[in-house]
Amino acid sequence: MNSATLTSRYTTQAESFPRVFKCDTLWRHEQPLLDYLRSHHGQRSLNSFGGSYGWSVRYRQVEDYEALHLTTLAEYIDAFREGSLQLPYLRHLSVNRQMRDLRAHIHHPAEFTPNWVDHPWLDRFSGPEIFLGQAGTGFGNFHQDHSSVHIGFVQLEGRKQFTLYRPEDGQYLYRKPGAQFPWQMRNSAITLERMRDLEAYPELRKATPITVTLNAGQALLLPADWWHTTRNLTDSVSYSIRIINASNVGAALMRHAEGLLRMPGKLADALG
Ligand SMILES: O=C(O)CCC(=O)C(=O)O
Repeated sequence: MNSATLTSRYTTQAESFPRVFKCDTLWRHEQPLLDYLRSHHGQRSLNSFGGSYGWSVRYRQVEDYEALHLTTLAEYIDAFREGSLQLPYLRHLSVNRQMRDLRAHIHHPAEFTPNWVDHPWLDRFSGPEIFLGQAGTGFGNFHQDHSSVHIGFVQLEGRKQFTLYRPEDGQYLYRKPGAQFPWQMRNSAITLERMRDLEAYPELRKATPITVTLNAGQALLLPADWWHTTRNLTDSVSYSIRIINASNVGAALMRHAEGLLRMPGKLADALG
């Protein structure tokens, strides 16, 4: 499946199939995004970033950055630009939590609208984020985003490859529950490497992966509940936001209600 096919076949927000389209005007500022980040937020420590969806620098990654003598975002960006070090994928830089000034310069394409949750107070749902990744880095395990949100991805620099499975293929993906409310079965044990190990994961034979490559100046609208993971084919700078509107609000509320119903069991587990 190539991006040309995706572009021509689907045209509405309520669509159920991924769509790739041109988008080269998301970031509107005289400085490229990376330069802006360096000049406006460069002095912040890397482990202070992170929002509703994840921590930019997590767990073992803290040690990875320490070993590289990288503490601030400016240090990371300089090393990223120079290509002198092998850097971990810097994921989930939260726009709403730590860099709200970016919002004035971000203009979403019409395909990402209406988005009823694109407000800093609703970051739990929309969580716009920046990702910086060297060639060869990738997201890791396949997953669905929480609460049946659609996801809008925009590639600002470089190329990123997405590998996708349809929602109904989830039954073959060795799912496990997410750790955060609403604790959906939205994580998979499968990674791009494990995909090839059909002896260990025989059910995968029944699922059909779809590959989509985003080039700089392109966007991907990924409908709710599609399984996905990524690999950066070149050094890559990208943006993503989650979307809720009339097409998925019912499902999003339902997913939250299911989470609430599971709350007593979770509390009992936590109390031992
Ligand atoms: O941009 C990426 O590398 C993947 C991001 C992603 O899968 C997510 O935020 O759900």
